[in-house]
Amino acid sequence: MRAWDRPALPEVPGRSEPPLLWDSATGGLVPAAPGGDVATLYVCGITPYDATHLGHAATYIAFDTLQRVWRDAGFEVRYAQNVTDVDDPLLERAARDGVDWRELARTEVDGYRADMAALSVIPPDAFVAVTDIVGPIGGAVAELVARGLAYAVPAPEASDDGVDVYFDATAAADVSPWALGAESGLDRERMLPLFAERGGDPDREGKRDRLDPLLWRAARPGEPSWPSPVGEGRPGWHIECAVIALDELGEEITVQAGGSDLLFPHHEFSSGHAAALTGRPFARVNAHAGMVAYRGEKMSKSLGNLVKVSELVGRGVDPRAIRLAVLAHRYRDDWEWTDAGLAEAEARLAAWRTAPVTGGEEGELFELREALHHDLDTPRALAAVDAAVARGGLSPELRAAVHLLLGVQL
Ligand code: 5CA
Ligand code: ZN
Repeated sequence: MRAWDRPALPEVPGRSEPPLLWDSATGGLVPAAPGGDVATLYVCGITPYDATHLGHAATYIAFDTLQRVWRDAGFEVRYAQNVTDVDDPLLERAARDGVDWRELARTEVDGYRADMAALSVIPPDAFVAVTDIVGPIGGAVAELVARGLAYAVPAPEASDDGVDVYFDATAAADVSPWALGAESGLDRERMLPLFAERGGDPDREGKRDRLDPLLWRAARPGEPSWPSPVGEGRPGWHIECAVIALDELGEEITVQAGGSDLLFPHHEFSSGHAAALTGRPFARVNAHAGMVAYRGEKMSKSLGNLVKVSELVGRGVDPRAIRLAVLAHRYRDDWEWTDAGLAEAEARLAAWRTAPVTGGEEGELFELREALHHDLDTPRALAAVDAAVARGGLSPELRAAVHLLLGVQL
């Protein structure tokens, strides 16, 4: 699918060090660098049934910062992102509003593109709609069945005697370098409620393990479906991201990322599916952005407590200020969007923009890079720029670094 326009990326003298990133699997800082010259990144994309909110934007800006640091460190970057354009919540919203689900997805993806472009987020090299790769997903599910790593569960309400297909997590753990819980660090007791809350079906009869996730859902009357070697139906959630990442980025990727709400079960099982398919560990680093709240609760389409990027921009808010409001928080922290935070960001943007051009000081660029090198410490990076402004102004090099690394063209 078409992504969106690529923002300009200026050259800056010198280089970043390859960054350290917090890895959810090991619970510590690890070098986020590929074995070779090409760093590969998979960030889970939107389910397009409502407009992009500040929570989505924060997650995409976090990993946009990673990509910017990688480029500054001299890596080539290959970045893939999915669009979950067929899924229960999307179908439910389309039915509620009496619109075609494809049309709803198309409209929301258009809005998302415009929001990401406004925020100067570097587009993915591969922006892949799930509906465009149902064939390869069906093939991957069939392969898992053939290898005894997936099994059919009768689905009486399905059309034409169809069956649902589930991942056999225990069998997969036996034959691949993956184990349930290795990434999230959760035990079964804590997994079960999260699994149920986030799309899983622990009480489905006929499963070998309550935590086995759905790989393929047999067609139900009135639901969209596609032919596949395992029958007419549509993909489960985790297998879509695994297949897109493997297809676009190769068997071992540098970073798998998304918001912390995806750590379990989504990323745990995307990694499991990928490892089961390839026999190799999936991502070197599993990185997760914190949740952005609004009025005391996680900002979410289902709760409806949204601050939409398009509404802010439509109201005349400078997208650079939105970016700075996001970057004022550590990406891994949970935080709350507030008007005061936006006002602070607007004041900061104005101060930076009107700062005199100076010769700069030794070490200024290093300070900015060093902050980002250390788990994308953007608050410290902003403070380094504030300090330069307070000392008298910004050098052309620091201005270029703000543009390249923070995505804010002054
Ligand atoms: N399509 C799936 C991923 S395959 C999905 O989770 N879509 S989403 O539209 O719900 O979320 C898109 C991205 O934004 C995900 O990475 C998710 O973790 C992140 N996200 C959602 N809500 C928030 C929030 N309140 N704060 C921060 N990130 C969020
Ligand atoms: Zn995903």
